[in-house]
Amino acid sequence: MSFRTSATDYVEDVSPGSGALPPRARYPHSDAESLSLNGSWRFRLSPTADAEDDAFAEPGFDAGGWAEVSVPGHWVLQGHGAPIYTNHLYPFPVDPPRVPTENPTGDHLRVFDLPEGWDLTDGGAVLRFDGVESCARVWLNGTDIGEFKGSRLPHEFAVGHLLRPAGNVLAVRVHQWSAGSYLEDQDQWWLPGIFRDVTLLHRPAGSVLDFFVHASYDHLTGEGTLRVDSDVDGRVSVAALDIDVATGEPVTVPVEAWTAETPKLYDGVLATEGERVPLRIGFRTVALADGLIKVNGTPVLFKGVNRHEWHPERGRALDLETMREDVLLMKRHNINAVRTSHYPPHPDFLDLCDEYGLWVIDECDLETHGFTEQAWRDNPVDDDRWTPALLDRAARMVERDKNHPSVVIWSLGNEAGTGRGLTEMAEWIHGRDSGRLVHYEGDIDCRDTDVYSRMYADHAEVERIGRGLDGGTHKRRRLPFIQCEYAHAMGNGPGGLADYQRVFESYERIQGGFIWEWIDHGIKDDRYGYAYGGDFGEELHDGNFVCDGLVFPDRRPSPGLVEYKKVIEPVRFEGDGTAVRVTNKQDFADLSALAFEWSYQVGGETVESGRLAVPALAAGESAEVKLPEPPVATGSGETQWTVRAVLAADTGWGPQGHVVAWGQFPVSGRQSPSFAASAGPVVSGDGLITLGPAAFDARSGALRSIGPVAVTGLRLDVWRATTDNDDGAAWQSDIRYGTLWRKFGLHRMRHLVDAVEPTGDALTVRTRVAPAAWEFGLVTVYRWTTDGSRLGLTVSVTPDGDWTVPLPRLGVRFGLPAADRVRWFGGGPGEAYPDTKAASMVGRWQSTVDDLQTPYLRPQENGARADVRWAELGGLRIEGDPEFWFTARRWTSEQLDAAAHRTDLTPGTASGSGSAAGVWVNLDHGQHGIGSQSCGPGVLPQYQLHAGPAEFSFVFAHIG
Ligand code: IPT
Repeated sequence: MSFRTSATDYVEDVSPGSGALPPRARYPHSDAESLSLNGSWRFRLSPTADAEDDAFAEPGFDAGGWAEVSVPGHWVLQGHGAPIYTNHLYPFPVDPPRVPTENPTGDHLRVFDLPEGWDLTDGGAVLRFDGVESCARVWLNGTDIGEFKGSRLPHEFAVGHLLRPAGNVLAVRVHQWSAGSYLEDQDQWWLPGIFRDVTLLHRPAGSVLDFFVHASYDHLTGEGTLRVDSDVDGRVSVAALDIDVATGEPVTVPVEAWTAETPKLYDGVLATEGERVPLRIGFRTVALADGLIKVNGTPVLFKGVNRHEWHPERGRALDLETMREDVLLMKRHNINAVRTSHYPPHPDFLDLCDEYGLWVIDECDLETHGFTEQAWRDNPVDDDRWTPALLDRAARMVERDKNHPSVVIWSLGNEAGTGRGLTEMAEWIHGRDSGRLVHYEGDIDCRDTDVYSRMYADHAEVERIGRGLDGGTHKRRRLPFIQCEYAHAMGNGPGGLADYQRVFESYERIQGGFIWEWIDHGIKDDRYGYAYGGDFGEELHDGNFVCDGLVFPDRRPSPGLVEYKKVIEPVRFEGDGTAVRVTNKQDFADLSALAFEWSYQVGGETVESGRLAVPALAAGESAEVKLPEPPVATGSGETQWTVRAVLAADTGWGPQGHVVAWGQFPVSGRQSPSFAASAGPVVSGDGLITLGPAAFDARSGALRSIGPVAVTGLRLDVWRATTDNDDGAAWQSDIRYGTLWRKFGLHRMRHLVDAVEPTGDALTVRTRVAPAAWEFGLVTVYRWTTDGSRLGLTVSVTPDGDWTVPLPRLGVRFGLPAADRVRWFGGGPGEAYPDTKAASMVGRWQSTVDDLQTPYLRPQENGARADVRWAELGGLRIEGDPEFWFTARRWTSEQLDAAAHRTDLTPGTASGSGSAAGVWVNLDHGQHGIGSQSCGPGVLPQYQLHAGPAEFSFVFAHIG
């Protein structure tokens, strides 16, 4: 007796499918007719693969009572079922190739007419699906035309013989789970549906089938060679180059090369008897030479990101404008490379990469990460039964994308262990396309690959690899190195980017890296603002590990992106106050697209600015450029130069004046704020001590007010709401300070008052700050003075006992009744921490308290401004000696720490007594670095904040 119906056997079949046409090159349009079948489709959801028969596919079926969904789209984001997020665990029993009986299945139905003029007698037609997750069976006009797997890959079916002028019925049954799901265990939401375009293509007699554009560039002669191999003979023309040749025939002419920095494309046409296909040809040659990845004879440095496709409402169903936004944002942030983690993207994205200029590692739709839990037993990539599916995936990627100049490397997939199937994929790809390199990070010995690639290797290891001291197989030792993933951008961070870039730029063998990752996959949600793993009641999930991007879900840049932009800027400025050394750090382009500016600041305020004449240096060159005579400064104070490189004219990706690089050079340094104690404390009868403008509680020594401004709870503070990087990844064996800080009670420090001494010219409050249960603490002395109108505070901290962990922060915090506008002189405009402050520019800045917050999806420490000389808010001006880290928020660090989503944070109110306040301010002498331990190395030693004797001062004044 059988419990499983054979009608759905294909779901658990390891084969790639049946009925589809062989894969071929994709082109966005031609003069052949086409019909988009995107739009509203009828939809019915069933709980199992075989709950419904195939009657719905018959013409005449009445689907009037069905729901509707948008195609492209995911039904779980349109009110049917729910998304599931797991990092690498399969959300079903690992029993390959079997999948659960509970297998959400979506029947999709669409009736369409052919457009006027579509000639059914001329040739045939092809039905193309650009992406369906995870397995589909297709009927046209009641005829079963096949089924397929390979979610982020195209599948085409010949359907000409089935078409009618009107009333065509297209039925698609989509199963959430299939054998293919075992090959698609990427760290992302599981989102079933027809999520990319569905198109009907007329194929007139004699129209184009597959074709391969070979367009190489010889950097020695400056000539390009074009040869278009085509399954259907025809002619190839490129007007701008006077080319008109037969397919298959090579032609060599002088050309401008294509690079990511100079994305020169030539418009051409491939004309066969039945079709004219527009071509966009980029001449470039990719080679492994002298142990390096070279394009057009020059080694390239990848300043890359890993890009998953994401939209906060539409999931992986991206429209062209969203894709363009990604590319524009990348270009504007100096990014030059994308790894399409972990599947081939929507094909239009690659057209944009060709056009705007980005190097692409195109990655196959393959990941079997969950098998790691069983020591990789039964891994499909090491089981011959699955090899046809793997080869099918490789071919569908390579054939679809082979005509893109931006694609320079093919990647076999991600986190799939090792096995014969991967070797076969690599062999097939090498055989099909000798003009590109093959990548796979899991191939640690580089048996099958052309690039040594790793993920999350720490700075020291990358340096060892750069020096060639990492050993490895003989083959690996001769290969270039990239980090296909590094600097995990989860929450606040990643830290240590500048340090990585220094290593990347120091060793030829290191050819750069790709940040993990581009965008937070938060789902827009009424309850939480943005939802992450677990918010849909998943039984297994990995929480906010899916929110680890350089841009927020709405594509607003996070501070991490701003930092990355600075660290990878294409021009370097080094200066001594009289001249600047300008270096063109690009690989190909000269500096002619850029204009240069200087400005001079006194006390952070620009007093004069002008143009800087910089020669159009070739890639790699530097020159020394003299700065003008410093303008006469009005009054004394801190002075500095700021120089900028900006776009000289509008480009396709940025407006004239867009800043691509900058540098700052101090001229005269900062002087300590002048402050001389002139009057002593007065103990009044009402339990208060007054000192200049301030009042204190006589018993506790607590500050009550400065002039009319009430101040709450000013005291030493060492706690910060731990960041994802502080907490670290649970699987990591390294020390994770977020956990240790909690163990040692740094989030619940007690303040013991030893003495309140209103003597001489100071009020001295002696305390010991320590957590319950532990013997270590911080002996803390607050020394308050006044110059008559202002209030001075010097905090002295002496560690006591055995401190084995660094401090999250060290400074004071206090509450104010209210504050809105904030002004400061120091680092800005954005957030910075010790190892994320390359992009922090010294100047005068202003903001509101709300805008100081960085909206990390899981709330955590954020928003500090670095190197602050003075800040003004809530009626107070605060000067620091030395400079301090400034933070202000409408909640406490404890509330921030307790929140799971931004919607958990509610602004404080100053009503009542006790610790209530409207705004909480932290003035920090030190902050612990950020690192990227949420998946990678922790904070480098030089950015750790160790407990040690410290002294720091502030001057507070009431301002009107
Ligand atoms: C690495 C994965 O390749 C990537 O998909 C993502 O999960 C990333 O980690 C973390 O966000 S695998 C890593 C755990 C070694």
